[in-house]
Amino acid sequence: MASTRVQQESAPLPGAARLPEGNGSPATAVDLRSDTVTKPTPEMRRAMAEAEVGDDVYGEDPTVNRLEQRAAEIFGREAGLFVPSGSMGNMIAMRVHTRPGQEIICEERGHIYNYEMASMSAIAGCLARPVRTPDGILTWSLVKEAIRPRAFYRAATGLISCENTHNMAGGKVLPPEAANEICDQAHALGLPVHLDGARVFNAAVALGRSVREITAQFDSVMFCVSKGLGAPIGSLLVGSRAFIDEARRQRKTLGGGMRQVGVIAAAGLVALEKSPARLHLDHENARLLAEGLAALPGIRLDPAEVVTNIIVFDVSGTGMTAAELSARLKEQQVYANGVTPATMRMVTHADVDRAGCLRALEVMERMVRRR
Ligand code: TLP
Repeated sequence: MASTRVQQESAPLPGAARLPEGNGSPATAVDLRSDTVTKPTPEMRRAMAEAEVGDDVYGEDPTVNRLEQRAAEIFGREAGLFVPSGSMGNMIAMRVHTRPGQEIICEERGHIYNYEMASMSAIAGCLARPVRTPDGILTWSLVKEAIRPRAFYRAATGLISCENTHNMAGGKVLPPEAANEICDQAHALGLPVHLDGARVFNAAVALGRSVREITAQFDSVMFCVSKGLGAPIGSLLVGSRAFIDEARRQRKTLGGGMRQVGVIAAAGLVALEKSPARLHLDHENARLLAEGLAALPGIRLDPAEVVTNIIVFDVSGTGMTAAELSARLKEQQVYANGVTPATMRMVTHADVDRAGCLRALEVMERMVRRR
């Protein structure tokens, strides 16, 4: 049984920090720690250099305004809001939808619960009500058991938060039917539903549907341009005009009001327009990696379950902990982090190609066969 204790992530890697400008990387380094590690493309850098800017706290940055409008259009919503990070986007959504003292239902391995510095309690004043699922997929039948009956002696449920794709469940896609049922049933009870859609474009590509279709029923959606879409910084919230107006106030409260931030939003616009069309390559590379890994002794995963760009696999049969394996891989300039002592994560992205994945597999094979 894999332990659920989350292992400390490896410290920043000095070798990895010396990658050259643009998208290039030294011939041998393969960084599979996250899709957050991508460098801006030359097109993004050009757009950043040439961006028209203004003071965004006054709503006067034309590039930010364009990015927010495009995000709202793409998701079929009234408005959008540019925020510095996915964590801040989720934090703002929690603050807008809930009151302190309420509960937020989420999946047990969810990012909002495990990797956001307890902002749910520290910043939103809410208690997590995590739901255990076999595969990371929240369903209404599981969620409804976690909803608190209205009673003067129980904290009320304030929000349900879903994640698509589900990061620590290996990039799993939340089926649109499951999402719609959660939203419809929650709405019937007067409960809002937020989507942590950090990688919702990956989900859309895997499903062959638009992000608009697969997120239509959620009250708010956060998505990141800084993950698979390859921008250096930033995330967006989309929702109704009323939600975004309040989110803008909350962003300022949290210190997230930025000024001539069009220099960053410009890269986000390039990412939003151009990158979804190439995400299928990351998915193909992840599947290639998964198939190679599954064939190695001591490694356990089902490659058929890898449908986007994240692979979480069990290494306990190798006789090494994930941290030990990670340290050995690092010596060969293959970077991947442990999730728990028994499990490891690899993430494909724009700055690793098929050859890089094959090299990672070759190094991995040497590591596990050496013992
Ligand atoms: N995820 C990071 C780490 O924090 C684990 C990564 O490398 O995958 N929602 C989801 C589903 C995420 O995966 C992340 C980042 C966030 C929110 C937060 O985004 P940022 O890092 O921009 O605050």
